Amino acid sequence: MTETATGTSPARARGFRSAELDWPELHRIPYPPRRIPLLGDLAGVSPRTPLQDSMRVGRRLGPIFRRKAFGKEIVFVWGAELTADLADEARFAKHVGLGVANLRPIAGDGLFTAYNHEPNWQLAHDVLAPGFSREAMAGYHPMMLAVAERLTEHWDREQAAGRAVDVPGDMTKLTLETIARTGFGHDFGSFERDRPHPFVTAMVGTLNHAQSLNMVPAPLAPLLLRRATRRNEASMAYLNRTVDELVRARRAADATGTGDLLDRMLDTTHPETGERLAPENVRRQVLTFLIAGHETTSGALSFALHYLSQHPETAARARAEVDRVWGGTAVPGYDQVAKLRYVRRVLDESLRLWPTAPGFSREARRDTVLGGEHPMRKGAWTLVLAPLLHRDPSVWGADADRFDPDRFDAAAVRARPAHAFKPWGTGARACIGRQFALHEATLVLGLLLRRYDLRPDPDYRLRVTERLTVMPDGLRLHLERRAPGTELAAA
Ligand code: MNH
Repeated sequence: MTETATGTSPARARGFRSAELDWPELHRIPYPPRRIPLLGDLAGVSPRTPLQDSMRVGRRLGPIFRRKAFGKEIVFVWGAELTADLADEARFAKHVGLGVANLRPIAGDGLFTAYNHEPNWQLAHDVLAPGFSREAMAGYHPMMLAVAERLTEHWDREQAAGRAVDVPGDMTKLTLETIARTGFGHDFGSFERDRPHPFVTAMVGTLNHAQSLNMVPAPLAPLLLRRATRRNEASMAYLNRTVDELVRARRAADATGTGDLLDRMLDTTHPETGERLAPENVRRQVLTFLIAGHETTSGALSFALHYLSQHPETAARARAEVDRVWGGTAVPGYDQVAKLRYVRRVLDESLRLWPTAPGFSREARRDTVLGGEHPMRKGAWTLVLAPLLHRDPSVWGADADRFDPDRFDAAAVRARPAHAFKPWGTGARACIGRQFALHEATLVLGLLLRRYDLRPDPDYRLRVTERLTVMPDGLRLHLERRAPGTELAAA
């Protein structure tokens, strides 16, 4: 299933019309000096870090700027005022472009990659949204706890053996097992493996490939990326086989399931139209949720653990809250998670500095003027750079690069303009899994803070790897078990 099979050219589907046509006043949008004819703005471009390159360029050029490579010109926005304007759903909508569009061959019209006009978006949204209600979340809570316990068992062993833990690797195991178990009743056995599950390897390969497709001229992609394309096809085939097996097993079990996401995908009819998801669409949704449901949460937990290890005073405050709120309860109940207000601020502040889905695109629904200054034709689009939006000095101050969870205390949040913090995207197409991710991540941070002291490697400097999502690279932490008794009945 490629774009061409559905009658849209890949270039068009990726949203590359000429920026000059789409933005009639394009000349007013700054671009980097030393633009090279035909090639574009290649100075300082590294294929592995397109996001961090754009952040560097954007800091110099201001709240709206453009970059060009191989004839494709992209307009970027990071100013808080312009972003607030782009959040106007009457004039703008999600644009499926760049990295998101590159995932269409694998995720098709699944919830994340669906075009706004595809009827399967509304159908799947309405059928699956109740899977994220408060009631549904309370049902996932015991399963999230069970998976977290596999993590702490593993970390206890590493700690006892005097080994540092692989934070991104273990957070990925945790979040993959959590979404697989809560959403699909499936167990990948990640914690019983030394190496990542092949599902993760295939997924990372596919995300990387989708990113690298942005870095070469579209017509040359088949030639330049021939080996990568073949590898990617093998990865996609593996991902599809995994999903088909999972669906087959559930159908064979023929059980009246627990009402998890997979049950909803297979059995639930639309409340008004009575429609049901088609089998090919179920495959897309399962894959979408397995990927979207763990990769970004894993990164968010990893960044939070990094910042906690670098800021012992913040960790101490968060730990004191956990001890106070959870007190003597060995196993925190569902309602006790949202009460960790300070832990939640730590998470928000980590997502501010490194929103793990670092951008989202918006397109004009009709001819309009962005920010009262930049005319856009219907269909013109721009990419919001969330990590720079989250550091806009006009909102976040001159010290915006500094980690400070108190930026998220209630009064500070109220005092800020709307739409200055957008780690979940915006509008109708914003993240459906937000409460799921927040519950899981807050719970796990609470459990880890209560059990361990975190010691960074003194030489570690944060390096961020990019594969559409962002993740701290090579982050290892040393653990110390807290004195028995501080953790009460947990033993
Ligand atoms: Mn999630 C959409 C960020 C966790 C499932 N998610 C989005 C978007 C952002 C995002 C940003 C909007 C993208 C766009 O506009 O193109 N999501 C996150 C982050 C985390 C996260 C930062 C964790 C931290 N997401 C999750 C989890 C799930 C999930 C957990 C599922 C269990 N997200 C989705 C789906 C969509 C989405 C599905 C697409 C929703 C739609 O378009 O209707």
